Amino acid sequence: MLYVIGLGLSDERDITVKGLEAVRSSERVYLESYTSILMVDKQRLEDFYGKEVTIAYRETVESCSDEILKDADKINVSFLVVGDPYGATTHTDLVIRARELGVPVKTIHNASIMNAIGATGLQLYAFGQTISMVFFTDSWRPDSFYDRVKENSAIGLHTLCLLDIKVREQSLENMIRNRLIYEPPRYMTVNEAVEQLLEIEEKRQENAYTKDTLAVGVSRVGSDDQIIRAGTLEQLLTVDFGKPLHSLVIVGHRLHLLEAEVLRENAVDLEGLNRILLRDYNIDK
Ligand SMILES: *[C@@H]1O[C@H](CO)[C@@H](O)[C@H](O)[C@H]1NC(C)=O
Ligand SMILES: CC(=O)N[C@H]1CO[C@H](CO)[C@@H](O)[C@@H]1O
Repeated sequence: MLYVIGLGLSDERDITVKGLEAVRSSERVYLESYTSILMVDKQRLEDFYGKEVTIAYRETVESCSDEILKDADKINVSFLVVGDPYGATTHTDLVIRARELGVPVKTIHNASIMNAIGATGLQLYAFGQTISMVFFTDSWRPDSFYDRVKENSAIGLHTLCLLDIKVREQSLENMIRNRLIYEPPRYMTVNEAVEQLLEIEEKRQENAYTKDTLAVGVSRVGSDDQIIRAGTLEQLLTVDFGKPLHSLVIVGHRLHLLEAEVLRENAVDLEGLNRILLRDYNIDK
């Protein structure tokens, strides 16, 4: 059996009881390390699970799926995913390959940012399409996310923005020379995401949002030191959200009374927030 197991959001103890049983029954345990990071290191996972854990980098999963799946028709293999297995789409490859090899697959879910973002007080049913923000480079500043935000905003829905994570990235030079030397990991901050959002609004000028649009920045959701702050995009430019991982929600223009209430609780500047709520938002009771 191949178990694809969600680890939850925060530390080694967020795994479900079912997930833990599967890990303990597995001969080999892999931890995917490319779509997200857990806030603890591998050693703590190994101590807690009582199993050796192999980190599976993007190359491993894509090029060595047969190695991961070796003998999995006879033994149990666990593939651990931070958050929920289907929070990101990348694992589908492994699951399809398992089916081709006749290896049964079982998924064990856990929380991911896609539902934990409810901690902002914004209702999950009132979210539209989720977008991913990638780090801009000098020559690559993709703005396709802008249309998604615009569509969501046209019908008053919130937009969850997942922020870029760069682990095991090679510099162009190292890639050309085929040297397996990696740059230090980079995690996009709320501030960087807002800068990029405002740059694209400036360029497109279609009012998908403005510097006065309300947004909620979050970091380390699910951990004891999570931060949730609501304010205008401009205000969030300067809030320090601390260590990774960060995410951002652009607040839609239709708000329920209770959603507005939680925004107030997390306001960077309560007076300013109230002014903008009154001026730009429709609040339903
Ligand atoms: C695989 O896991 C299941 C459920 O935990 C267990 O019942 C089964 O004995 C395990 N198989 C092996 C070969 O360890
Ligand atoms: C992050 C998260 O919500 N993890 C959950 C995973 O499942 C266990 C229950 O088995 C919860 O206790 C965790 O909170």
